[in-house]
Amino acid sequence: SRYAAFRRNHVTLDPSLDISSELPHLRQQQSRITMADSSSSAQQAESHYFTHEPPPKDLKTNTTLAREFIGRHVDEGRRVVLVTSGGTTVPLEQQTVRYIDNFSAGTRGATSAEYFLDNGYAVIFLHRQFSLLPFSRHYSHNTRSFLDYMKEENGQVVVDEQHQEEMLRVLRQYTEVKREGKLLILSYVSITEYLWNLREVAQLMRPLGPKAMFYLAAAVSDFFVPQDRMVEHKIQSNEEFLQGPDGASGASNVKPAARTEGRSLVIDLEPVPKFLKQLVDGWAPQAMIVSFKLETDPSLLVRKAQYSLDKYSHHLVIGNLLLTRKWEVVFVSALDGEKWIRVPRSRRTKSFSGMPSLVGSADQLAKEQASEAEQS
Ligand code: 9Z3
Repeated sequence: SRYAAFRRNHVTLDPSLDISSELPHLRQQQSRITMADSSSSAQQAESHYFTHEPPPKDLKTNTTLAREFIGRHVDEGRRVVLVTSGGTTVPLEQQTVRYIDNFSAGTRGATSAEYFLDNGYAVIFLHRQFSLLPFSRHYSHNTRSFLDYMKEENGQVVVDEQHQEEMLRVLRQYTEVKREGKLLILSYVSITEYLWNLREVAQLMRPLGPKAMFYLAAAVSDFFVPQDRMVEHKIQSNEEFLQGPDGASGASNVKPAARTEGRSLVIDLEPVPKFLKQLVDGWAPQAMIVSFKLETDPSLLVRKAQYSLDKYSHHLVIGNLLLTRKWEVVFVSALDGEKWIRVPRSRRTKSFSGMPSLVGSADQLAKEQASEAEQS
């Protein structure tokens, strides 16, 4: 019962409730129970991860919002997609000054979210804080300020004539989505925050059955620094200011994963457990699951996508290469094998029309990205 209470507290933690003194004991108990009960190593890895990596502070708020959102759309019989978008950070210090990041601007996720909305889905948009958002992404790319869309007229701020038509179209779509309550925006920063949110939202989506979809475009780190090997304070480069026995700031006798040795910074990361397996088998067994595979070596892309599909037995892997991701993607699925979708680099699309199928959606979004890339 202490274990159950611990789990409950983690999900619905009241920020004012301090259970920190109980945690080590409860964690030990949970590890023991899990070791005895669980048959699969994926489950053990999950359990270990979530007992050792603390939940983000805003998890309770996020789950409350997601529960209400999902409940409403279940009642209305609507499909709900969780779109993940943006990079995940790997903090090196508890009071984080330095971190490792995964590349992603959030274009794929933010663009795709718009197309899902246009096709009747309700969208939970779990994105890296400050990465691109659906709709506002049209005005937040980095070569032009949003102020460049404005001008002053009779002491009022108005949209420039040349942008009126386009902005009115986007504004109408955005207003309609807001009015219908079809878009829920949640954010994360670190890999741990991402995984806690993914797991909680996935479990809340179970009542949707096959009307749930996961579209995992976020660029997820494969390595991380476990909490119990993370120094509290900023890592010092000057040996005169090193803290603790191994450069660690606390009393811990565990060697910090990121530390200075001599004049070098040594970073010794551990693998992030593979959560796709748990998502497919445990958290959302009835849902449709689409994952992305990002590579830089063209000779590896399809093989790695196929490997992921074989290993996790989900529905679709969309492969893309860093340098060509805006113009070509490869769909790898058990049903259709390998299928490339390419758009001419010069094509510009202004319309934001229907997508008859998932293949159509990727085509549309690739066009949109080509257009966006052209503009920037
Ligand atoms: C992707 O491959 C996305 O398409 C991009 C989008 C990150 C390239 P941008 O945001 O770029 O438009 O700039 N995401 C990577 C997905 C990923 O990391 N997958 C992991 C894996 O395959 C976990 S499912 O192991």
